Amino acid sequence: MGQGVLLRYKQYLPVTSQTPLISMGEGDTPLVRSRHLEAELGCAELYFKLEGCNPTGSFKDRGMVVAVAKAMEEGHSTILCASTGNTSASAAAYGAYTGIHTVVLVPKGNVAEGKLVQAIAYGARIITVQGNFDHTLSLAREMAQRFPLSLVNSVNPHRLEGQKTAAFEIADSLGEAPDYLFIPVGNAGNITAYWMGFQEYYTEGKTKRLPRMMGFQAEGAAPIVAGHLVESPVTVASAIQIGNPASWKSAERARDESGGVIDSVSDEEILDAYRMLAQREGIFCEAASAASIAGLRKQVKHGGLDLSGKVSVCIITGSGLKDPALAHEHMGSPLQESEANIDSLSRLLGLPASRSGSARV
Ligand code: AN7
Repeated sequence: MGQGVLLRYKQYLPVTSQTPLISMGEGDTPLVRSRHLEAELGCAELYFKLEGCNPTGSFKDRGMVVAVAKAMEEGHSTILCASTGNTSASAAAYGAYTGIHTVVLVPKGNVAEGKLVQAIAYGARIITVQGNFDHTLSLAREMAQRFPLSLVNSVNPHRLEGQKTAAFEIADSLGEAPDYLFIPVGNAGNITAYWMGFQEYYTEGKTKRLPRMMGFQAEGAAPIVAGHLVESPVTVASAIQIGNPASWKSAERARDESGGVIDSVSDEEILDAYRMLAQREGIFCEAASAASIAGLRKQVKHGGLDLSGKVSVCIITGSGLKDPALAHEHMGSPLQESEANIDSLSRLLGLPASRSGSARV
C-alpha cells in the first residue's frame, strides 16, 4: 500500500530492469460505498472510486508515473503535453519530482484555476495557446515529432498502461469485476485503459466477469455520441471540452465489446450531480467527474437501466478543489456575515435570543 503503481503492478506494466521505479504514492485510492444514491437508484451495490485522492488530485498520476519513468529510461530531458488542465498538473509534478523539464500547452481561457496554479507551482514552462484543446493537442503531437521532446499525453501508450491499474484495484478490492462501470469521457484514454485492465485480469483468470463500460460525454462536447467531430465543443465541464478524442476508436471498441453505452449528459445534469455528490455523499469532485454520476442517473431514470442485483462503480476522476470558481457559482448558498457577537449570530441562524450567552447551536 502507498508504494505506487509501478511497484505494485510491475508484472502488468512495461517495466524493464532499466525502468526507474519512481513513485509519489499514486494509486491505491479509496473505493467508497454510496450512502444515498445507491438507494435512490435501486442499485444493489454502488461504489465511488476516488481518483481525486491521487498526489495531484486526479487519475492522471497513474499514467504519468509510467510515462515519466519510461521517458527517463529513454534518456529524455524534457516532457511535453497538451492539456485541459489535469494532465499538465500531473506532468509538472512528476517533472519536478524527477528533475525533467516540463512544457505544458493549455487552451487559452479554458483551464480551471487550480490546475493552472499547480503547473505554475511545480515550475513547469506553461504556454497558453490561442485555440481549443484539439488544436493544442495537434500542436503538441507535431512538436514531439520535430523535436526531442517526450509527449506524455494519453496518445503515449505508457499513460494507458498506468491508468489501467485502477481497474486492477477495483477488482482486487471487490474480489471480482463490477457488473457496470460508469466513467466520464473526454479524450477517451481512461475508458480505453479501464477496459484494457479488466480484460487483462479476466484473461488471467483473476476475475470471472467483465463489466459493461458506460461512458459519458458532455452534451456540447459529444463527438462519439454524435458520430462526428465537434468543431467548437462547449461545456461547463472544461476537463472534457474535447471535440476530437485521441482514443475515439478504442473507446468505441470498449463500448461494443463490453455491451456498454457511450451517452451524453447536459450541463444541467452534470451540475445537479456535482451538487448532489458533494451535499449527499460528501464527495467534492470536478464537474467532469460528475458526468459519470449524471450518466448513471440518466440511464436508470430515463433509460430503463435496472441495477438491482448489480454491482456498479462510478469513477470520480478528479477533485473539486481544482475549480473553486465553479463551486462558488453553482454550489449551495452564498456566505453570510455576522457581527462578532452571539445575538447577531443566533439571529442569522434563526435561534432564539439567549439570556446568558450560553446558547447551544
Ligand atoms: C477530471 O487533463 O484531457 O477521457 O488534458 O481531467 O481519458 O480524456 C483530462 C481529462 C475526466 C476525461 N475527468 O478523461 C487533460 C484531460 C477529468 C479529466 C477526464 C479528464 P479521458
